[in-house]
Amino acid sequence: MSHDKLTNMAAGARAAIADPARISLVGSDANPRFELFHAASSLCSQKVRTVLFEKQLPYRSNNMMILGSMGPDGVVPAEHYHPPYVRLRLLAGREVGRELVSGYSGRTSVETEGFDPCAVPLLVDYKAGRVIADSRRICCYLDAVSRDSIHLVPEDADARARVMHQVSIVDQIPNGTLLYGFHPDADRRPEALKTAMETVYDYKIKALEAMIEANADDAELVAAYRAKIAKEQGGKSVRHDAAFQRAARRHVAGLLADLDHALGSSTPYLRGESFSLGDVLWGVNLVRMAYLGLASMWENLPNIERYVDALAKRPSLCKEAVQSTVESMPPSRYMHVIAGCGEAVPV
Ligand SMILES: N[C@@H](CCC(=O)N[C@@H](CS)C(=O)NCC(=O)O)C(=O)O
Repeated sequence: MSHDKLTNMAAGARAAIADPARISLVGSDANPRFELFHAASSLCSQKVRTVLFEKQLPYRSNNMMILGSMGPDGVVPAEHYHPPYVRLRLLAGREVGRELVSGYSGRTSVETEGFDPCAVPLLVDYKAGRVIADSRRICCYLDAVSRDSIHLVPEDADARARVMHQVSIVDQIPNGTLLYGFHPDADRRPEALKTAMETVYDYKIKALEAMIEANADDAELVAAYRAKIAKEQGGKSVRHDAAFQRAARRHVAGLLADLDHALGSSTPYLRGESFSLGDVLWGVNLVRMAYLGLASMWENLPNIERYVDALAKRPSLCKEAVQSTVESMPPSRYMHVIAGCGEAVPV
């Protein structure tokens, strides 16, 4: 796509951001090659920002509000629901080659769920004239286009297969269920988060219905919003489903046992001394789980305890996962389990 068209489309998406202070440049390049649409609190965005940090790539940062709220005139839609952003995302979706999302499983992987047209993160590469969607694809893309610093995905075929195996595992963790779901036995999420999660689906669906009404003559947009409504309605129907919530935790417990085994007892990262994309993804996900009060799931898995300590000391994860979480989400009394990451973590 031409540079001008891409610039115009990105400017349209940026225009939905209510507070200009949430649009900034990261790094010293006044005209960076990359532009990222993301959210401070979003797990998938944290993964991409960690990769950008590791590779020291400058970018224009658009920190979007991805939760709607109730205003005096009704629901205020999330910023990533606005048509210009959704159009930019649909452009990226063509490359992904998957159907639109049509339901809810609690996972957010495009591989298993289909393409969510109303989600972050989204990367614009002005040099290549491309828009890239999906955190896993964006992370691999960034690693491939910039090979002169750290390599997060190894060249060697066997090592690469092992890293990508871990990447797939983390990509398919039911993070939606862990964040939005009400666990019947041990729901340790901060109270403010639980309260927000009671109304979140209704606000999302109302906002999306309003978007359909306002864009009824644009069939592509309408299909995108309908797909998103199907996903959110699915989430709403299982958020208090005890069996569904317990099954998700059991599944994650199995993945953690496997991770503990894969780590072994002597090396800091999954590939020994070499930090990889597997560590980026696990790092962000383990910080999220700690935030949600789920670190107890690895209290008898010493290799993971050690791993979490090593990951939290990594400046990229400290800033983009730990500090970002503390600064953008309601306070959690479980974050102290993440030690070694400066002042930002209240003990
Ligand atoms: N497979 C996608 C999933 C994207 C996704 O689910 N993003 C979440 C944040 S981690 C989001 O946009 N949530 C807000 C919403 O769904 O409205 C990716 O990894 O980028």
